[in-house]
Amino acid sequence: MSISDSVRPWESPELTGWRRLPMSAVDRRDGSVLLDGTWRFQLLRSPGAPLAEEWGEAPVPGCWTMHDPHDLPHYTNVRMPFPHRPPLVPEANPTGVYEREAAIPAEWAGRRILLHVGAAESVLIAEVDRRPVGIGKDSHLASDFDITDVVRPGATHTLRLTVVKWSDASHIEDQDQWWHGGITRSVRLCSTDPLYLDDVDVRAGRDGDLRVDCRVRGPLTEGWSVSAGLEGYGELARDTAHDAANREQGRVSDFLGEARLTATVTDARPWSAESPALYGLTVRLHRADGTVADTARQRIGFRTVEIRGRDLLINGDRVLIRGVNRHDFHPLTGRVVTEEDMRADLVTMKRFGFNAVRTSHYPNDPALLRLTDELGLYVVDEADIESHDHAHEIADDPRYLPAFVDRVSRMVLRDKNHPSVVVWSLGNESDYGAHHDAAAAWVRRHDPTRPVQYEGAARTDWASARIAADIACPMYASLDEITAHARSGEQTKPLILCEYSHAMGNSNGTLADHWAEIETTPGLQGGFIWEFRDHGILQRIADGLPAGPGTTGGYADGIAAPGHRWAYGGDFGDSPHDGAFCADGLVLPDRTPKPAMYEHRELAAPVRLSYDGTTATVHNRMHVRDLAWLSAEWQIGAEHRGVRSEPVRLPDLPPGASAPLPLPAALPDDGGELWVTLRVTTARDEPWAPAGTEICAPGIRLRERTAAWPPAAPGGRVETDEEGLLVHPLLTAPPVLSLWRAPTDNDLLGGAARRWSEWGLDTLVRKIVSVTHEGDGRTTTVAEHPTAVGTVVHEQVLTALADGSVLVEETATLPGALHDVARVGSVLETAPGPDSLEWYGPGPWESYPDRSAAGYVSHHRARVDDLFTPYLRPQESGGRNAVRAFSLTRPDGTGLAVRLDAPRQVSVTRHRAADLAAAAHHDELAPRPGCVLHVDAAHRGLGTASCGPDTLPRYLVPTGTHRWAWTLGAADCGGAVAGGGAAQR
Ligand code: IPT
Repeated sequence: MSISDSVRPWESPELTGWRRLPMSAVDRRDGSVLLDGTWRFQLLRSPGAPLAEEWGEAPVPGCWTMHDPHDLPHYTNVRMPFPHRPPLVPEANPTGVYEREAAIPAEWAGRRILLHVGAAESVLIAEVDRRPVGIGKDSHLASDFDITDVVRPGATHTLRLTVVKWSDASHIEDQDQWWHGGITRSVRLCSTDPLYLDDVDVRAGRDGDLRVDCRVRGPLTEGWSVSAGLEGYGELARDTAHDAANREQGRVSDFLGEARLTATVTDARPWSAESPALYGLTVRLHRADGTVADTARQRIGFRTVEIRGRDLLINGDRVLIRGVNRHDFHPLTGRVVTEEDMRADLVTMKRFGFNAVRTSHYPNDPALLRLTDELGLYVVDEADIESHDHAHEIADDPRYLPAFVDRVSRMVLRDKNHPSVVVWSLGNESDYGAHHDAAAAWVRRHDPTRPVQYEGAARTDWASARIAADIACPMYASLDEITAHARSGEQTKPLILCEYSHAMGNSNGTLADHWAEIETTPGLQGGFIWEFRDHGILQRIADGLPAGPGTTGGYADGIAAPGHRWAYGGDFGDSPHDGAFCADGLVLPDRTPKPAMYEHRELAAPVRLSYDGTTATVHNRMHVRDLAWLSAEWQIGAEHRGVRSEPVRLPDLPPGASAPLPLPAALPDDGGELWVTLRVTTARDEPWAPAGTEICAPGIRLRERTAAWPPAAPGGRVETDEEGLLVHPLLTAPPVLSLWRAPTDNDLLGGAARRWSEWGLDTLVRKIVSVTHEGDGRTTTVAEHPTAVGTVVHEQVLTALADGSVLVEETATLPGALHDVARVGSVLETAPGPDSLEWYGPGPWESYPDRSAAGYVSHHRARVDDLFTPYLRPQESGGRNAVRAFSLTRPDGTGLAVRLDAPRQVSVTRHRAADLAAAAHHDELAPRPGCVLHVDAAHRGLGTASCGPDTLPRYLVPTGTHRWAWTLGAADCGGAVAGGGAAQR
C-alpha cells in the first residue's frame, strides 16, 4: 500500500503539503532544466485505480480536460460539481499520471537538486523512480521538492507526477470558472549550491530607501557573507549594525543565516503604473573564501503604498484605480497560459486605459508579475481561496485553517518583491471567519508595507475595522450606495470596488456614470471591472470535443471558424452547469476587444478635451507623465462635408495641467453640425504600444445643426399596400413598429426579457385601425398592438418628398403598464445587395444610450458584417447611438439613404431579433441576404443586471407618446451622407 492510499491526501485538508519546500521569492529559472513537453500519460478513474500497461501522451503544461475525451471541461459558478460535503470528494475522481525520464546534469554533482512543479490541479503527488518525494496542494502556486538524496547527477531518473483532480482543496478552489485537471504551469529541475539564498526580501520606497534582507541556509561556516549590486547605483552597504544586533540577540544559528543590505538611492525614479521604472538588483551569497555560492536576480521598483484617511496613495498620490479582473484563460489550452498570452492580455489592458489588475481569484504565474512590473499595472494579488458553495461551513472549520494561512502566506512569500503588487487579497467569496483573520495577521507581520483586503470581511460594514479589511472593496454595489457611503461622513477607508460593471455579453452600461461619480466624489477611488476575457472554449462541432492545444486557424476576429463554436457551460455535456455566465469578459475568447473596451479607453484617457464656446482646452490627466509621449491630429467631421484631418501640436503640459489648444484653421460651415475630434496616438514606441497606436479620441461640438427638417418639400406619390405599409423597391419588409430586442444577457438574467415575453413584445400583433390616403399621396395608418398588459397605438404617416425619398413620421403611445420595454422604433428589411454602412454620428464603435462615451461624431463607414459584435451567446448587437443620417450601399455606391429628425439609436445587421434570440451559438445563425434595420425613437440602456445593478432610470424607455421621423431615399440620388468620405482607421 502506498502512502497515498492510506493517507488519502485528497481528503485531508489539514495536509497542505508534504516535504514541499517553503515558498521563496528567489527565482531559480537560471540554469534550470525545463521539463515541459510531451510526457507519458494515463488518466485513471480514481487515485486508487491500477495503472494500465499502455501509456498515452499528454503535453506538460497542459489540462487533460482539453484533450482527453474521458474527462472534459465542466463549468459551474457557485455550485460544486458534486454533492459531497467538504472535505469529501467523489470516488470517481479523475487522476492523471504523468511520467517521463529526466537526465540530471552531471555538473550538478555536489549540488542541491530540486524538482519544481509550477502548478497542478488540485493535488500533486511527486515520485522519483517510484519513491514518493512530496505532495503539494494549491492549484495556483508552485511546489518545490528537494530530490538531492534520490537522484544521481549524470544519471537518468523516472519522474512521476500524479495529479488528483478532486480534493478537499477543490472545496476552497470553487471559483467561477471551468473545472480542469492537469499540470498547468512549467516543470523544471533546478539546482543550488549546498549554501544557498533561501529568501530575499526587498523593500524599496519612493524616497530611494532600499533594504534587502537575505535568509541563508546550508553549511553556515563562519565567514559567509552577502553582497548586492543595483543597476545604475552600485554596491549596497552591509547593515553591520543590524547584523551584529542579530548576532548579539542570539538570532544566528548554524542552519539559518540572516543579513541585511541597504542603500539610499537619492535619484531613484519611482515606480508607478504610468512610469514603471525598474532597477536590476543582484544579490550574491559568498562563501568564507569570497567565492559566490548563490545569486538572486530581480528587477525592483521604488514605490510606496499607504492609506491616509480614505485614500489609497501610491507614491503619495491618490491614483484612481481603473482595474479589471483577470483569470488565467485560453480558448485552446484552458488554464494554461504562456508568457506571450499573459503579455498580450496586459498589453491589451494598457492600450485600453487600465492601470490595475486583480488576479482573480488566485496567484498567477510569476511571469505575470514580472510583466506587470515591466508594463506598469497595479496588482491586487489574490490568494487561491474561494469556498463559495460551502463558504460558511469552511470559514471556521478548523481543518481548513492551515490551508487558508498556507495559501495566503505562500503567495506573499513569493510575490513580495514585486513593485506592481500594491494590495494583498485574502481570496474571494468564502464568507468571513477566523481563518481570514489568521491569514491577515500573518501578512501584517510579514509585510507591513501593503494593505490587505478581503471583500467578505467588510461586506455589510464598509467602515469595519476588521484586520482583514484595509480597503472597502465591495462587489457590484450600486452607484447610489457607494456615493451615499462616501458622503455619509461614516467612511473610514478607501472604497475600491473589487468587482463592478459585469461584462457579460452586450453590457457595461452606465460605465460613464460610474466614472463621473468616482472622479468627483472624494472617497471613491475606482474599481475592477468583472472581467477581462470571455471563457469560451473552442469546440469542434462534429465531435463536441475541445479543439484543444495546437489547433490553428480555429478563430479570427472573435469568431469561431466554420465547424467550430465557442463552448460555454453545458456544451460538453457538463451538469450541473451555469451556461454562458463564464462569458463575461471585456474581450472575446480570442482577445478581440468588445466595444465596451473603447468606452473604457475613452473614460480612462490620459488626455481630455473641453470647449467653452470659444476656446478648446486640453487637460493632462496623468499623475507622472507629461504629454511628450503623445501626438495628435484634429479630425474635422462636418455633417455635409466628409472628414479631413489636420496636424496639431500638443502643448508641453505637466501632469494635472491644462492649456488652450488652437482649433483647426479653416472650419467648414455647411448648415450642419460641426464636430472636431482630437485623435491622440503614441508618438513613439511604448513597451505596450508601437508608435501610432490610438490612445483616445475625445471630440467637441463646435456648432449645432441649423438646417430645417424635413430636408425636402413634399411631392410625388408613396406606394402602399392594402394594410397601409410602404411598398418600396429597396425593401423586402416595410417599416413596422418594434418594441423588443433580442435579450442581452443582462436582459435575461436581470428579468427584463421574461417580462417582455409575458407582455408579448416579442410577438407583437398588429391590428389596423385605419388607413387614410390624402390627395397628395400621403398615407396615414393607425394600428394597435395589443399586449398582455395594455395596447400600444402606433401611427405612421408616409409622405413622398420632391427629392424622391419618402418621409416617415411616426408616433407610438405606450400605456403605463409597459413601463420598461426594450425599444420604441421602426424595423424594416432591405433587399439583398447593400453591404456597407456609412453614418454620421458617434462611432465607429457599437454604442447604446448608457454606453456611448467612446464614439466621436463624424462620418463613419463599416461593412455591415463588421457592425455586429459576435457576443458569445447571440443577442442584441451592433447598435449605433445618436445617429443623424446613414446610407446603406452596394459596392457600386447604390442603395438606400436615411436621414433622421434627431440623433437616434440605429442598427443594421443580418439578423432579425427573433433569429438572435432563438440561437444559443453563432453557428446556428444564418445571416439573411438583406439587412435588418432598426431606427429607434428610444432604446433601453444595457445596464449590468446579469450580475449587479441594472441601468439607471434615465436610460429606461418611458411610457407615453414617442415621436420620430425619418426619410428613406436612394443613396445614389441625394444620399444621406454626402461629402468626401468617412473616417477610416
Ligand atoms: C462574483 C465572483 O467573485 C466572480 O468570481 C464572478 O462569479 C462574478 O461574481 C460574476 O461573474 S460573486 C457573485 C455572487 C456576486
